[in-house]
Order: sequence, then structure tokens, then C-alpha cells
Amino acid sequence: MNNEAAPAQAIPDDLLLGSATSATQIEGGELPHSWARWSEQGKTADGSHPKDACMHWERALEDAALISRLNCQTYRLSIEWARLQPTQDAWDAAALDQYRQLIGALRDAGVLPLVTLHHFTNPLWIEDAGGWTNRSAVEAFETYAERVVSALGDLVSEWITVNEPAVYAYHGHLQTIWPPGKRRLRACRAAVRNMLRAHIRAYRLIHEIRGRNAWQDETRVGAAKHFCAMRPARPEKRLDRLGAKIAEHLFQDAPLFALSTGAFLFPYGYPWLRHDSNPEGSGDFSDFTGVNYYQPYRVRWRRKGFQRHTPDEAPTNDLGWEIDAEGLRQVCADAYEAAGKPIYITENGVADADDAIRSRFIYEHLAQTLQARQDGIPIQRYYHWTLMDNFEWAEGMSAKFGLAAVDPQTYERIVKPSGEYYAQICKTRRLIPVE
Ligand code: IFM
Repeated sequence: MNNEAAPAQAIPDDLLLGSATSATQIEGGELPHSWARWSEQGKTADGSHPKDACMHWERALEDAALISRLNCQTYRLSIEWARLQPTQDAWDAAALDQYRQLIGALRDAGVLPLVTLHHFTNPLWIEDAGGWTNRSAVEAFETYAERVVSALGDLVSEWITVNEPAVYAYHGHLQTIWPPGKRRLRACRAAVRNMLRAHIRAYRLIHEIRGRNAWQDETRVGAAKHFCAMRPARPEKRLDRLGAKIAEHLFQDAPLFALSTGAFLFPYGYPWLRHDSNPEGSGDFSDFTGVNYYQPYRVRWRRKGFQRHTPDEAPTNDLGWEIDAEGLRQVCADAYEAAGKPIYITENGVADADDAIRSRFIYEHLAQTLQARQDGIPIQRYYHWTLMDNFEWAEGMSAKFGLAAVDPQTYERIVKPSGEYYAQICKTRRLIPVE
């Protein structure tokens, strides 16, 4: 993109800018959860363990100051279930209190919190009972959500129930690169279905609790879904087009439909079985659509089946993910057309250890965001993933998505040039062209 002469576009007032993290990726500390055990089994690319990640739990208030210094108007964080409820019968009130302090500090600094209840990690007592493949996880999650929302709901009006259910289930139950690492198609389907059910229950619960207490500010609840811009690798090939459609249905359209109508399409519901298609009743269970966008997904038919294809000449990040900012506009438009809800871009970022392409990435993706707004898509939040380099799941600490680096010895946060650039955009509320 040639943007040398481009003037700095104004960011509309109702599009808040911020950054995002999740608990397991930054908090650090010894906790009884699925990712600790997975790492102890030596299954992260660089041998790293989330117990050593960023030490945010000790530095929470310092990090609140960092968020404010980056001029973020909003910040997405998650709660670590295993920290609050390390066993089924235990509850750590002091830990919940620390989350209150962090959220209070953010609010005092004028930063709107967006809080996620489940971001990939299960307490071991949930994991050992079958994780999300077991229906009982839905009830357990409801109990956990009730306690968290009752304790924090006066400070938090905006909630994400579950993060990327299809990614969680696919990596854990088909690709087996994430816990529990057991390949079973039925388990994958059950995990997505139960997480969608949990979303619906938590949606109702959060509205009920905040409404009953007459807590101020409009309650807004959604799920954060991973969206790829699905494309046939060779548009002229019928099978490539079919593959892209199937992927879009499984990972995007069907889960989104369940969130906004309560109806579970095949394969997450079996329409020929009574009560299977609307297990939690019918209704509208989303106040916004959370869009996590990183890359397009090109599907190509090969003799062994459908495969992912990345063209050799495509720009990519450190993990080989194709970069395509226009895809962000496409997925936001598709999500708005499908669900009719305001869009929160709940994640968007790039693995870039040298910080060589992040500023341009931010510029181009925000430019597409503004273009989508001009096209009439009500995008109301943009969260850059992520505040600081952190534990990137199977990649461990090796993938660097942060606006700030973290010194591995001292844990000092060092804002990168791209972090300073983003801070300027947030401060001036103008999309400043990249130098
Ligand atoms: O780091 C993850 C995040 O936890 C969920 N969405 C994708 C990010 C980058 O892989």
C-alpha cells in the first residue's frame, strides 16, 4: 500500500482502541491447569511454561499503568479459572479481589475493561473429567461465571464468555497440538457444542445478575470468534470453492448462527433428533460479534483431501501466517451480515520478533477498519493483540506478538517502536500514516 501522501484519518468517537491479553499467556505462577500440565510434558515448541510468562500477577498495577501510558481506551483481559477454583470445592477469594483491584485501577485510569471468562485453559479437575467434551463442564462453567460476575459485575459491563471455541476444539481434539491432545472427531464436535451452550447460559446469567443489581452502564455480552477470510486457493476450481464453503460453515457460520439464534446447525446439532438443534432454547444471545482476525485461509483440493495453501509470494509473519488486511474488512462485513450485531475486533495482531512490520500491519488493518465503518459496518472496538510478548500456546514464548517486549531476566516491559506508534494513534485518535 502506498500511503506516503495519505492524510491522517480521524478515528470515529464510538470506535474505541485498546489492547488484549489472556490470563494464562501473561500471569505466570504455578497453577493446576491444562496448559501447565501440557508444558510439563514438553509439548511447547521451545520448552517454555506459562508459569514463567510475564509475571503479570505480581506486576498487575504496573501493567495497568502501561496500558494507560499507551493511551488505550479499553483493555481486554481474561480471568484464570484454575486460579479462582483450583479444585471443585475450593474458591480463592483473595485472587478474585486482586482482579477487582486491577479492574479498578484500569477504570480509575479511564480504561474500559472487557473481561473474558474462558480463554483456552481449563482447571485440571475440569480437564480430567473430559474437559469440554463432558456436558458437566457447562454447569461447572455456569457456577464459576456466576461467582465472577457477582463479584466484578459492578465494575465490568462488557463480557466475553468464551474465546475461539472452534480453535480450542480443533487444536485439542483433531490436530492434537494443544491439550488434551486426543484425536477424536466426536469429541471435537462435543467440545464446540458444549462451549456454545456455555456461552448461551453465561449470556443469560450476566444479563440477569447485572440487571437484578441495577449496575450502571449497558450490559454487553458476546463470544470472541476466530475468523479467517476463507478463500478457494484456485477460484476456478469447484472443489477448492467447496472446501472454502465447508470451512466457513464449520468454523464461522454455524457457531455464529448458534450464538445469535440458539439454533445449532449440523454438525453441532443433529436436526433429525428432537431437542438437539436448540439445546438451550431459541433467542438472541449476543450483544456484539467478537472478531479475532489474523489471516486469510485458502483452501485447495489435493488428492488426500482439502489442504491449506499459502502462495509463495504472499507476505507472511514469523509463523508463516499470510498477511491480508483486506480480509479484516471482509470478515467484519460477513459477520455483520450474518448476525446484524455491532462488531468488536477482539483480536488482531502479528508475530514479528524484529518489530519490522507491526506498525505497517496496524496502519493497514486500521485503515480497513475505517473503510468498513464507511461501508456502514458498525465496528465499535479494536483490540490489538497483544499488550506484551507472552506465552503463545504451542509456540511457547518464541512467537512475539507484543506492543512491548518483556526482558526474560528482569521482566521489565520495553515498549517497541510499533507500540509507540500505536500509542500515538490512540492518543491523537487519528490514523497516522507509517513513516
Ligand atoms: O495468542 C492467541 C490468542 O490467545 C487467541 N487468538 C490468537 C492469538 C495468536 O495466536
